[in-house]
Amino acid sequence: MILALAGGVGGARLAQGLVQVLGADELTIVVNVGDDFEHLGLHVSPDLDTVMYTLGGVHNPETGWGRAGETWAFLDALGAIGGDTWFRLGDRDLAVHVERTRRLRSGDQLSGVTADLCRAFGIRHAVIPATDDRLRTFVDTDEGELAFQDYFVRRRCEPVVRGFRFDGASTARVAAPLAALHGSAARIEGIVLCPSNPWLSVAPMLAVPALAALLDAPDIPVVAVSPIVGGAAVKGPAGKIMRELGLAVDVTGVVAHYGARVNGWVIDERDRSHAGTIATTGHGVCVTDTMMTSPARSAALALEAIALLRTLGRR
Ligand code: FO1
Repeated sequence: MILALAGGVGGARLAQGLVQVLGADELTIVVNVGDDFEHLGLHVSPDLDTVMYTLGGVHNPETGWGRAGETWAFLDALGAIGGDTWFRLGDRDLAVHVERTRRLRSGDQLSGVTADLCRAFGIRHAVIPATDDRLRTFVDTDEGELAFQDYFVRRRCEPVVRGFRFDGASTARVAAPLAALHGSAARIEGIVLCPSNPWLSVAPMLAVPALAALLDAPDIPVVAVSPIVGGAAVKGPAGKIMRELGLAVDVTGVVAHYGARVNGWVIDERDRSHAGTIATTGHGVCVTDTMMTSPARSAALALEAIALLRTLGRR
Protein backbone atom coordinates (compact mmCIF):
# COMPACT_ATOMS: atom_id res chain seq x y z
CA MET A 1 0.00 0.00 0.00
CA ILE A 2 1.42 3.38 -1.02
CA LEU A 3 0.24 6.43 0.94
CA ALA A 4 0.00 9.69 -0.99
CA LEU A 5 -0.17 12.88 1.09
CA ALA A 6 -2.03 15.51 -0.91
CA GLY A 7 -2.96 19.11 -0.18
CA GLY A 8 -4.52 21.52 -2.65
CA VAL A 9 -4.36 21.67 -6.42
CA GLY A 10 -0.86 20.26 -7.02
CA GLY A 11 -1.63 17.38 -4.71
CA ALA A 12 -4.89 16.61 -6.47
CA ARG A 13 -3.18 16.46 -9.86
CA LEU A 14 -0.59 13.91 -8.77
CA ALA A 15 -3.28 11.96 -6.90
CA GLN A 16 -5.13 11.83 -10.22
CA GLY A 17 -1.98 10.39 -11.81
CA LEU A 18 -1.45 7.84 -9.03
CA VAL A 19 -5.03 6.49 -9.27
CA GLN A 20 -4.44 5.80 -12.97
CA VAL A 21 -1.44 3.55 -12.29
CA LEU A 22 -2.24 1.97 -8.91
CA GLY A 23 -5.24 -0.16 -7.96
CA ALA A 24 -7.59 0.72 -5.10
CA ASP A 25 -5.82 -1.89 -2.95
CA GLU A 26 -2.39 -0.35 -3.67
CA LEU A 27 -3.02 3.34 -2.95
CA THR A 28 -4.53 5.42 -0.16
CA ILE A 29 -4.73 9.21 -0.49
CA VAL A 30 -4.40 11.20 2.73
CA VAL A 31 -5.64 14.78 2.46
CA ASN A 32 -4.98 17.96 4.43
CA VAL A 33 -7.81 19.33 6.56
CA GLY A 34 -6.00 22.34 8.01
CA ASP A 35 -7.80 24.58 5.49
CA ASP A 36 -11.20 23.43 6.76
CA PHE A 37 -13.39 26.12 8.24
CA GLU A 38 -16.94 26.97 9.19
CA HIS A 39 -18.41 29.44 6.74
CA LEU A 40 -22.05 30.59 6.51
CA GLY A 41 -22.84 27.83 9.01
CA LEU A 42 -21.29 25.19 6.72
CA HIS A 43 -18.25 22.99 7.33
CA VAL A 44 -16.08 23.52 4.25
CA SER A 45 -13.22 21.09 3.50
CA PRO A 46 -11.45 22.69 0.51
CA ASP A 47 -8.59 20.22 0.04
CA LEU A 48 -10.83 17.15 0.43
CA ASP A 49 -13.16 18.66 -2.18
CA THR A 50 -10.35 19.58 -4.58
CA VAL A 51 -9.06 15.98 -4.47
CA MET A 52 -12.59 14.52 -4.69
CA TYR A 53 -13.66 16.71 -7.62
CA THR A 54 -10.39 16.06 -9.46
CA LEU A 55 -10.57 12.26 -9.00
CA GLY A 56 -14.27 12.43 -9.86
CA GLY A 57 -13.47 14.30 -13.07
CA VAL A 58 -15.76 17.23 -12.23
CA HIS A 59 -13.21 19.79 -11.04
CA ASN A 60 -12.81 23.25 -12.52
CA PRO A 61 -9.51 23.05 -14.44
CA GLU A 62 -9.02 26.83 -14.51
CA THR A 63 -9.18 27.49 -10.77
CA GLY A 64 -8.23 23.99 -9.53
CA TRP A 65 -10.98 24.24 -6.90
CA GLY A 66 -14.77 23.98 -7.13
CA ARG A 67 -16.78 22.35 -9.89
CA ALA A 68 -16.62 22.53 -13.67
CA GLY A 69 -19.63 24.18 -15.31
CA GLU A 70 -20.51 25.87 -12.03
CA THR A 71 -23.31 28.43 -11.67
CA TRP A 72 -23.49 31.16 -9.04
CA ALA A 73 -27.19 31.85 -8.45
CA PHE A 74 -26.86 31.16 -4.71
CA LEU A 75 -23.87 33.47 -4.30
CA ASP A 76 -25.50 36.25 -6.33
CA ALA A 77 -28.66 35.96 -4.23
CA LEU A 78 -26.57 35.91 -1.03
CA GLY A 79 -24.74 39.06 -2.13
CA ALA A 80 -28.04 40.75 -2.91
CA ILE A 81 -29.13 40.34 0.72
CA GLY A 82 -25.79 41.51 2.11
CA GLY A 83 -24.27 38.08 2.82
CA ASP A 84 -20.54 37.26 2.79
CA THR A 85 -19.45 36.45 -0.76
CA TRP A 86 -15.64 36.69 -0.44
CA PHE A 87 -15.41 32.87 -0.36
CA ARG A 88 -17.08 31.82 -3.58
CA LEU A 89 -19.47 28.88 -3.13
CA GLY A 90 -20.97 27.67 -6.40
CA ASP A 91 -24.42 26.08 -6.68
CA ARG A 92 -23.17 22.55 -7.38
CA ASP A 93 -20.31 22.87 -4.89
CA LEU A 94 -22.85 23.90 -2.27
CA ALA A 95 -24.48 20.46 -2.36
CA VAL A 96 -21.31 18.88 -0.92
CA HIS A 97 -20.97 21.49 1.85
CA VAL A 98 -24.63 21.16 2.85
CA GLU A 99 -24.54 17.33 2.86
CA ARG A 100 -21.18 17.15 4.66
CA THR A 101 -22.42 19.62 7.31
CA ARG A 102 -25.65 17.65 7.78
CA ARG A 103 -23.71 14.40 8.25
CA LEU A 104 -21.18 15.91 10.65
CA ARG A 105 -23.98 17.48 12.70
CA SER A 106 -25.63 14.05 12.91
CA GLY A 107 -22.43 12.78 14.57
CA ASP A 108 -20.70 11.11 11.62
CA GLN A 109 -16.92 11.31 11.30
CA LEU A 110 -15.33 13.32 8.47
CA SER A 111 -13.62 10.17 7.15
CA GLY A 112 -16.93 8.33 6.87
CA VAL A 113 -18.61 11.28 5.17
CA THR A 114 -15.65 11.59 2.79
CA ALA A 115 -15.84 7.89 1.89
CA ASP A 116 -19.56 8.19 1.06
CA LEU A 117 -19.13 11.39 -0.94
CA CYS A 118 -16.19 9.93 -2.90
CA ARG A 119 -18.25 6.81 -3.66
CA ALA A 120 -21.03 9.09 -4.95
CA PHE A 121 -18.47 10.64 -7.32
CA GLY A 122 -17.46 7.19 -8.58
CA ILE A 123 -14.06 7.18 -6.87
CA ARG A 124 -12.81 3.67 -5.99
CA HIS A 125 -9.59 4.63 -4.21
CA ALA A 126 -9.53 5.51 -0.51
CA VAL A 127 -9.47 9.27 0.14
CA ILE A 128 -8.93 9.88 3.85
CA PRO A 129 -8.68 13.14 5.83
CA ALA A 130 -5.39 13.40 7.77
CA THR A 131 -7.46 13.34 10.96
CA ASP A 132 -11.09 13.20 12.08
CA ASP A 133 -10.20 15.53 14.94
CA ARG A 134 -10.39 19.32 14.70
CA LEU A 135 -7.22 20.72 13.10
CA ARG A 136 -6.99 24.31 11.81
CA THR A 137 -4.13 26.18 10.17
CA PHE A 138 -3.44 29.71 11.36
CA VAL A 139 -0.94 31.97 9.61
CA ASP A 140 1.11 34.40 11.69
CA THR A 141 1.60 37.53 9.57
CA ASP A 142 2.66 41.14 9.82
CA GLU A 143 -1.07 41.85 10.25
CA GLY A 144 -1.30 39.44 13.18
CA GLU A 145 -2.59 35.86 13.17
CA LEU A 146 -5.07 35.02 10.41
CA ALA A 147 -7.25 31.93 9.97
CA PHE A 148 -6.18 30.08 6.86
CA GLN A 149 -8.94 31.12 4.44
CA ASP A 150 -8.75 34.71 5.67
CA TYR A 151 -5.07 34.69 4.67
CA PHE A 152 -5.40 32.62 1.51
CA VAL A 153 -8.66 33.87 -0.03
CA ARG A 154 -9.88 37.03 1.69
CA ARG A 155 -6.44 38.63 1.85
CA ARG A 156 -5.15 36.82 -1.29
CA CYS A 157 -1.90 35.75 0.50
CA GLU A 158 -0.75 39.41 0.59
CA PRO A 159 0.23 39.62 4.32
CA VAL A 160 3.88 38.85 5.08
CA VAL A 161 4.19 35.39 6.65
CA ARG A 162 6.05 35.00 9.91
CA GLY A 163 5.01 31.45 10.84
CA PHE A 164 2.20 28.95 11.16
CA ARG A 165 0.17 27.31 13.91
CA PHE A 166 -1.75 24.07 13.42
CA ASP A 167 -4.38 24.30 16.11
CA GLY A 168 -5.35 20.90 17.48
CA ALA A 169 -2.51 19.04 15.75
CA SER A 170 -0.68 17.84 18.86
CA THR A 171 -3.70 15.84 20.04
CA ALA A 172 -5.02 14.95 16.57
CA ARG A 173 -5.21 11.24 15.80
CA VAL A 174 -4.99 9.80 12.31
CA ALA A 175 -8.43 9.12 10.90
CA ALA A 176 -9.86 5.71 11.73
CA PRO A 177 -9.44 4.16 8.26
CA LEU A 178 -5.77 5.10 8.28
CA ALA A 179 -5.21 3.79 11.80
CA ALA A 180 -6.85 0.54 10.69
CA LEU A 181 -4.58 0.34 7.67
CA HIS A 182 -1.54 1.10 9.79
CA GLY A 183 -2.37 -1.81 12.04
CA SER A 184 -3.24 -4.26 9.31
CA ALA A 185 -0.95 -6.56 7.39
CA ALA A 186 -1.31 -4.23 4.38
CA ARG A 187 2.25 -3.00 4.90
CA ILE A 188 2.84 0.61 3.96
CA GLU A 189 5.33 0.18 1.10
CA GLY A 190 6.14 3.88 0.96
CA ILE A 191 4.86 7.44 1.07
CA VAL A 192 4.56 9.95 -1.77
CA LEU A 193 4.46 13.65 -0.81
CA CYS A 194 2.50 15.25 -3.65
CA PRO A 195 3.68 18.67 -4.92
CA SER A 196 1.54 20.60 -2.45
CA ASN A 197 2.61 23.67 -0.56
CA PRO A 198 5.04 22.40 2.12
CA TRP A 199 4.00 25.05 4.67
CA LEU A 200 0.31 25.44 3.97
CA SER A 201 -0.78 21.95 2.85
CA VAL A 202 1.80 19.36 3.94
CA ALA A 203 2.92 20.77 7.29
CA PRO A 204 -0.59 20.55 8.84
CA MET A 205 -0.63 16.83 7.96
CA LEU A 206 2.87 16.24 9.36
CA ALA A 207 1.79 18.04 12.54
CA VAL A 208 -0.41 15.00 13.26
CA PRO A 209 2.01 12.94 15.40
CA ALA A 210 1.03 9.49 14.07
CA LEU A 211 1.43 10.71 10.48
CA ALA A 212 4.82 12.25 11.19
CA ALA A 213 5.83 8.94 12.79
CA LEU A 214 5.05 7.15 9.53
CA LEU A 215 7.43 9.41 7.63
CA ASP A 216 10.10 8.86 10.25
CA ALA A 217 9.69 5.07 10.20
CA PRO A 218 13.05 3.72 8.97
CA ASP A 219 11.47 0.99 6.83
CA ILE A 220 9.07 3.30 4.97
CA PRO A 221 10.70 5.23 2.11
CA VAL A 222 9.37 8.71 1.39
CA VAL A 223 9.49 10.33 -2.06
CA ALA A 224 8.48 13.94 -2.63
CA VAL A 225 7.72 15.72 -5.90
CA SER A 226 9.06 19.25 -5.71
CA PRO A 227 6.38 21.96 -5.73
CA ILE A 228 9.08 24.48 -6.65
CA VAL A 229 10.27 24.44 -10.26
CA GLY A 230 12.87 26.76 -11.74
CA GLY A 231 12.93 28.95 -8.65
CA ALA A 232 9.18 29.49 -8.40
CA ALA A 233 6.06 27.71 -7.20
CA VAL A 234 4.08 26.05 -9.97
CA LYS A 235 0.94 27.51 -8.43
CA GLY A 236 0.14 29.42 -5.25
CA PRO A 237 2.14 31.35 -2.65
CA ALA A 238 4.93 28.84 -1.81
CA GLY A 239 7.64 31.01 -3.42
CA LYS A 240 6.44 34.15 -1.62
CA ILE A 241 6.29 32.27 1.68
CA MET A 242 9.83 30.91 1.20
CA ARG A 243 11.14 34.43 0.59
CA GLU A 244 9.31 35.73 3.66
CA LEU A 245 10.75 32.88 5.75
CA GLY A 246 14.23 33.68 4.44
CA LEU A 247 14.61 30.44 2.48
CA ALA A 248 16.21 30.04 -0.94
CA VAL A 249 13.32 29.94 -3.41
CA ASP A 250 14.55 26.94 -5.30
CA VAL A 251 14.32 23.19 -5.08
CA THR A 252 17.25 23.05 -2.62
CA GLY A 253 15.24 25.26 -0.23
CA VAL A 254 12.42 22.70 -0.25
CA VAL A 255 14.85 19.78 0.13
CA ALA A 256 16.42 21.54 3.14
CA HIS A 257 12.96 22.18 4.61
CA TYR A 258 12.08 18.49 4.67
CA GLY A 259 15.60 17.30 5.51
CA ALA A 260 16.06 13.60 6.23
CA ARG A 261 12.30 12.99 6.34
CA VAL A 262 12.31 12.66 2.58
CA ASN A 263 14.51 9.96 1.05
CA GLY A 264 13.99 10.69 -2.62
CA TRP A 265 13.17 13.74 -4.73
CA VAL A 266 11.47 14.03 -8.09
CA ILE A 267 12.56 17.36 -9.55
CA ASP A 268 11.86 19.10 -12.83
CA GLU A 269 14.14 19.13 -15.86
CA ARG A 270 14.68 22.86 -15.26
CA ASP A 271 16.31 22.01 -11.92
CA ARG A 272 18.66 19.35 -13.30
CA SER A 273 21.65 21.44 -12.19
CA HIS A 274 20.59 20.88 -8.54
CA ALA A 275 20.44 17.07 -8.84
CA GLY A 276 24.07 16.57 -7.78
CA THR A 277 23.70 18.70 -4.67
CA ILE A 278 20.54 16.87 -3.65
CA ALA A 279 22.18 13.48 -4.22
CA THR A 280 25.17 14.40 -2.03
CA THR A 281 22.80 14.65 0.96
CA GLY A 282 21.98 10.96 0.46
CA HIS A 283 18.71 11.53 -1.38
CA GLY A 284 17.65 9.55 -4.39
CA VAL A 285 16.91 11.91 -7.27
CA CYS A 286 14.76 11.59 -10.39
CA VAL A 287 14.88 14.42 -12.92
CA THR A 288 11.86 14.57 -15.24
CA ASP A 289 9.12 16.79 -16.62
CA THR A 290 6.99 17.44 -13.54
CA MET A 291 4.45 19.71 -15.27
CA MET A 292 1.14 17.86 -15.00
CA THR A 293 -0.47 19.44 -18.04
CA SER A 294 -2.68 16.43 -18.77
CA PRO A 295 -3.91 13.27 -17.04
CA ALA A 296 -1.36 11.34 -19.14
CA ARG A 297 1.44 13.56 -17.79
CA SER A 298 0.12 13.08 -14.25
CA ALA A 299 0.19 9.28 -14.75
CA ALA A 300 3.73 9.42 -16.16
CA LEU A 301 4.93 11.49 -13.19
CA ALA A 302 3.19 9.09 -10.81
CA LEU A 303 5.07 6.18 -12.38
CA GLU A 304 8.40 8.00 -11.94
CA ALA A 305 7.64 8.70 -8.27
CA ILE A 306 6.66 5.05 -7.66
CA ALA A 307 9.79 3.81 -9.46
CA LEU A 308 12.00 6.01 -7.26
CA LEU A 309 10.10 4.85 -4.17
CA ARG A 310 10.68 1.21 -5.07
CA THR A 311 14.37 1.81 -5.74
CA LEU A 312 14.71 3.35 -2.28
CA GLY A 313 12.64 0.61 -0.70
CA ARG A 314 15.26 -1.92 -1.77
CA ARG A 315 18.14 0.07 -0.26
N1 FO1 B 1 -9.97 29.90 -3.46
C1 FO1 B 1 -9.99 31.22 -3.82
O1 FO1 B 1 -8.92 31.78 -4.10
N2 FO1 B 1 -11.15 31.92 -3.89
C2 FO1 B 1 -12.34 31.37 -3.58
O2 FO1 B 1 -13.38 32.05 -3.64
C3 FO1 B 1 -12.38 29.98 -3.24
C4 FO1 B 1 -13.58 29.32 -2.96
C5 FO1 B 1 -13.54 27.94 -2.69
C6 FO1 B 1 -14.72 27.23 -2.49
C7 FO1 B 1 -14.68 25.86 -2.22
C8 FO1 B 1 -13.46 25.20 -2.13
O3 FO1 B 1 -13.42 23.88 -1.87
C9 FO1 B 1 -12.26 25.89 -2.34
C10 FO1 B 1 -12.30 27.26 -2.62
N3 FO1 B 1 -11.12 27.98 -2.85
C11 FO1 B 1 -11.14 29.29 -3.18
C12 FO1 B 1 -9.81 27.34 -2.79
C13 FO1 B 1 -9.33 27.12 -1.37
O4 FO1 B 1 -9.22 28.26 -0.62
C14 FO1 B 1 -7.97 26.42 -1.52
O5 FO1 B 1 -8.18 25.37 -2.42
C15 FO1 B 1 -7.39 25.69 -0.35
O6 FO1 B 1 -7.94 26.01 0.84
C16 FO1 B 1 -5.88 25.87 -0.43
O7 FO1 B 1 -5.38 24.88 -1.25
